[in-house]
Amino acid sequence: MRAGFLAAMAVLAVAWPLSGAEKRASLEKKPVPKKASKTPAAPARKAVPKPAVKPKVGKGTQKPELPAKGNPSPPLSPYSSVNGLGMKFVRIGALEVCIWPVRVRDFAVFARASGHGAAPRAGFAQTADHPVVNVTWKDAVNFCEWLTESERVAGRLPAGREYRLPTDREWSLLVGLGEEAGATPEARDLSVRDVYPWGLGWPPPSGAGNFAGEESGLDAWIPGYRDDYPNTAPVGSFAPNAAGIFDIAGNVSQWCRDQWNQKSRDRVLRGSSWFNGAIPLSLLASLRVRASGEMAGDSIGFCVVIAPVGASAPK
Ligand SMILES: [Ca+2]
Repeated sequence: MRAGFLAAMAVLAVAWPLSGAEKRASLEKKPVPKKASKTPAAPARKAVPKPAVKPKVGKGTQKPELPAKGNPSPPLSPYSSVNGLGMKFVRIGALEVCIWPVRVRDFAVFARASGHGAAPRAGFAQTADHPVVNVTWKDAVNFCEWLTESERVAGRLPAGREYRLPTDREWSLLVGLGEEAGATPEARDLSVRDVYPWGLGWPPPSGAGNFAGEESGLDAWIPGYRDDYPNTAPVGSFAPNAAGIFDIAGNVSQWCRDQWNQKSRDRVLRGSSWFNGAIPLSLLASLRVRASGEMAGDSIGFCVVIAPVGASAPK
């Protein structure tokens, strides 16, 4: 069993720097291609938690629209704070954690105001409430730095706190893993077996999140699972986890702040996406993906936290 996991890890580590299509081919192997359906149906809202891991690389064009029918506004309350972009946060230890990934609408404001250039677009249709994709690690960091400055100027963020990406350890806490052994993301990769964002057991329960289900139109998918979103879904379309976080896994993979290890400058992706799930390994809560910070893809986004300046982990 251990050997199997190690072999799978090796596949991931080697395959990741490849293009999305290549990586996908090496990771999610399964037969019978399907035709992609273009129009996401209304969200399958069930009473279940969360998903987890792996991206798809590539850029494309798309035109953002307004919220799709049935796009739910998460009923969570109260929030610890709501910022100038309407991003909602819950307090977890010393952190305030945005309850969903950064949206197309959030990143568009940053792109316009900061001179970042054209906002990234997916190779499929997205509404303004979908998670932004095709963002590099540096794009995500730039967003956080800009948001820190603009919120301070507006008087909504004290000097001692900042927006930033979650660390790898913080992300583990958010997904419910708790403390993991290992000094680096590389060492912690797959350190906890058989635990998924929804708990134990395979396959994901109905409504667990936006994965590669039977609706995906991909070459490989999760047999018997359907979430009605072939690509990204509006944030908050599925139930939050116990920490009150939506889409921490599934929908889009998320950049973390860390380097892969002390030597490599590669970064870390956590959480699965609409592109993953054909093999159970790709949804494990402890799975990390090593990725160049220059990489961007249709299944890669990010979430943000508000933390004490200089802090690297929740107290
Ligand atoms: Ca899906």
